[in-house]
Amino acid sequence: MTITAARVITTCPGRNFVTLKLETRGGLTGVGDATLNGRELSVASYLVDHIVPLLIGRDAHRVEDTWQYLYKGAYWRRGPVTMSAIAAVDMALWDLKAKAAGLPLYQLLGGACRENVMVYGHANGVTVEETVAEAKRYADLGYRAIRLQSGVPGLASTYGVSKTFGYYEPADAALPTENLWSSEKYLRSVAPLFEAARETLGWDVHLLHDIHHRLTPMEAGRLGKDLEPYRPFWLEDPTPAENQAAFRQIRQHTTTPIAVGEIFNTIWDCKQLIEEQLIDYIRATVVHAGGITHLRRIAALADLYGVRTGCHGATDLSPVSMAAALHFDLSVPNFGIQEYMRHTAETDAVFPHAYSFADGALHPGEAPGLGVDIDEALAAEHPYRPAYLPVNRLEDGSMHSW
Ligand code: GCO
Ligand code: MG
Repeated sequence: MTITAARVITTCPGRNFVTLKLETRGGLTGVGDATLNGRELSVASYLVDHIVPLLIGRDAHRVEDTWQYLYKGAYWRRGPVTMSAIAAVDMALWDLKAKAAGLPLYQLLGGACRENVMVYGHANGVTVEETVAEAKRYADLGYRAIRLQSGVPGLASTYGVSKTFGYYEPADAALPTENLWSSEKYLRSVAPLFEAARETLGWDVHLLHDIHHRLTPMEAGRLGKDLEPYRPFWLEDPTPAENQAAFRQIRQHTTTPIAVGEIFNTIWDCKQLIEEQLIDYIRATVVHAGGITHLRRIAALADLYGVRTGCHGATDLSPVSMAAALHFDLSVPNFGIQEYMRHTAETDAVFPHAYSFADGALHPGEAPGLGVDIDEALAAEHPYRPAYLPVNRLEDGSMHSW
């Protein structure tokens, strides 16, 4: 199964996506996602200028060897650009291998470990009332797990808040939007949100929350403790995780489960957190953490320590990543939950896919391979548009983590 051509397709059906498409001598094609939100063209260039020339003529069946070749062979290791590019190749190769076998990819990964993949949706609102009303709409759609993000009284805007039901797109401007942040105001606002949500939704639905790397370990420990009565499924990204040892402090102060990892790129970013059991869920994702091959390695390490998976699944991960994540989720023993922000109809049209939602869960479908493709003619109708994620400042003007 020799690779004869490799194309990098950058398209913006409502938001930007970078997709790698491989062609083989036998006529099979495979796709991989290479989207890095706000830095898309750097990965496109890495692929076009530095990886595509290495792929032509290679045997597409050699998935592990190609991963090792691109990782060790670059000399420069890790980082989001490199690992997203490697991930795209890895996804496309698994897609090809499964198509060649005539099987949905999860069958090659050991087969299904469960019937379907529990997902969580995003309930966002400017006020507690709006957020709880949105959460109720998700519950009515059958969701068994819902993330709650609400505006903070006294702050004009904050992470995760949108006015459109079921849709939140953070990369919202041609130059970065500036948000203002106050941990003090935020910390006062979260427990009342959870209290109101439990009153309306009861106790049979899982409730999640994302802190987006904004607190100190002590602040995070206190918030985790404040939320314990409402039994959150997890608190996500409490502090910036470059310093993995900081999570020891959080652990000493709360029993609320902790999830981390959407911006991790390799197993080395998770190693200490997993080995010291400082987290409960690892959120590394197929596109930014080196593809299916590397994500399985991370999951295998996590399994040894009772840490479950909770893959990132925001809209900046294309339907190709979502499909790859679902095959992984269905087949990995220590699956926990999968994030699911629905893509727009415009995006879904460019990426026809076999996965489907029912009863609060997704299933990757039975199509051979990943079960997703890119309509290149339609993609060409949506040219790339620069779009940045926002930045965050404290009220005195200091830069803060967004
Ligand atoms: C999440 C994430 C996203 C990120 C986005 C950045 O938990 O879904 O925090 O919303 O902000 O993926 O590109
Ligand atoms: Mg997050």
